[in-house]
Amino acid sequence: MNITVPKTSRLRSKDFVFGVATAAFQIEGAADSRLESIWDRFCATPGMIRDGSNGLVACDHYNRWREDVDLIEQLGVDAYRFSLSWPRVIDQNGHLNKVGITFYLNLLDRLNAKGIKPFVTFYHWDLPQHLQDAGGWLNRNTAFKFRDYVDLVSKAFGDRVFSYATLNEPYCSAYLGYEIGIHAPGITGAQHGKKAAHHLLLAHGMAMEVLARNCPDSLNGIVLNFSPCYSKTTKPEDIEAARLADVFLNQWYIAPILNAQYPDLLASLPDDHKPDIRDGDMKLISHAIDFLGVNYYTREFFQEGSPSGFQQAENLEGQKTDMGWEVFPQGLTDLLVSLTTDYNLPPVYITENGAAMPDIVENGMVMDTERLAYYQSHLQALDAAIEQGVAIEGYFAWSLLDNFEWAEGYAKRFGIVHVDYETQKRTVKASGKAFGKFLKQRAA
Ligand code: IFM
Repeated sequence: MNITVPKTSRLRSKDFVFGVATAAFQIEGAADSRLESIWDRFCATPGMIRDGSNGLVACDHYNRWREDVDLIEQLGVDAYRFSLSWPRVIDQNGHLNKVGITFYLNLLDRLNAKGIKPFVTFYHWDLPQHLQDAGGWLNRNTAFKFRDYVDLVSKAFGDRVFSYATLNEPYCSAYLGYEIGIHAPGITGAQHGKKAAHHLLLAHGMAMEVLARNCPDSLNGIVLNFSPCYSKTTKPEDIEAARLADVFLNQWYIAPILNAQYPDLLASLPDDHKPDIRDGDMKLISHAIDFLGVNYYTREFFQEGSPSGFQQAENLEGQKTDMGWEVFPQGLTDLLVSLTTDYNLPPVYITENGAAMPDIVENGMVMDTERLAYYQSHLQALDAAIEQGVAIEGYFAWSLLDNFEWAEGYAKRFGIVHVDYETQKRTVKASGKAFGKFLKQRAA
C-alpha cells in the first residue's frame, strides 16, 4: 500500500514541507504538573465527554516525548506541529513556569538536532481555568493575557521555532465552546459566539505584533478550519442558507484577518450578539501574517432554518469516516481555489487533514487501508489545487498519534501511529509506513 503523486508534482519537491501534527491537551497528560485548564474542568463535568474520559494521562507524551520524537524521525517527515499548554508554561501570577518551559525547550532542541522543523501553536483550546473564572474569551482582558503569554514564551524560546501559529481554529473555540457548549468551557447562548470570536481574533492580532518584534525570522501566522458549505437542495432558500453558513463558519474568521473587516452580515446581527469592536481593533486583527494554516476534513450541507437563516442538514453523500464525516477530497481543491480567488493569500500550509477510522491491531499491525485511501485522495486533491495555481508550502497529517478527541474521548482514532492506552505502546499503522516510504522516495 503506497502513497503516490505524479512525478512532476510539487508535493515531491524537497522544499515542500511534510509534517505530522498534535495538540498539547490531546497527547501530553501529566496534568498534575500544570494548572487546571478549561478542558480538565469540562471533562470532569458529567455527560460532556462521550466515553467519560479526560486528559489526565492521554498519550503520556509528557513522559514519552523522546520516544515520540524518535517516531517522528522514523517517519521521515520534515516538520512537527504541536501546541503549547498555556497552563503548563505560565503560572497563576502570569510568570513563566520554569519546569513547563524546560519541557518544551528540551523538545525543541531535540527536534532541531534531528533536523525536524518545529511548528508551534500557542493556543489549541486549553485555556487556563483561572482565566475562564474571570470570563474567559468573553472577557476582552483575556486577549491581553494571551499577548503577555506569547511575549514571555517567544522570548524564552529564542530562535528555536521555525513557525508560530497564534491560534488553532478560533471558530471551534468561539462557536463550540461559547455558543453551543459542546466544547469547553461549555457555555451556551447565541449572543456569546461572536463576542468570544472577536476577543480571540484580537488576541491573535496582538500576538502577531509581539511575534513580529520578538521572532522576525520565524514564520508567524494563524490556523483556521474551513468546511465548504453546500446547499441541501437547489431551492433558492437553501442556496442562500449555504451562503450564510459559509459566512458564519468560514469567512467570519479569514475576512477580518486578511481584509480588516467582518463580513457585511455583522450589521444584521441582533445588537446583543454584536462584538464590542473598539477603535484600532481591526487594524490589530489584520496585522500581516507570514502564512495561513488551513485545516480541512470534510464539507457540510445546509438548508433554510431559523433564527439564523440556515441549519445544518444531514449529509447523505459518499463514504463516511468514523466521525461520520464525508470523505470529500474535491472539497479541498475547491476550497483552496476559492480562497485564492477571493483573498490575497499569504503562503498556505495545510496544517491538518486526516481521518478517524475504526482501527484494529492484528498480529502487531494496523492495516488502515481506508485512512491511507483518504490521504492518497486528499494529496491528489491538493496537487490538483497546486496545478490550478494555488501556492501551497506544506501539508500536515492529523495526527501523529491516536489521542484524546475532545468531546468524543478516546473512541475516535486519527493517528498514523496507533496508541494502546493500556500500555502506551505505539504501533506505526500502514498509513504511517506509507507516508514514510513516500517521503524516503522523495528524498532519493
Ligand atoms: O482533533 C481535532 C484537532 O484538535 C483540531 N482539528 C480537528 C481535529 C479532528 O477533530
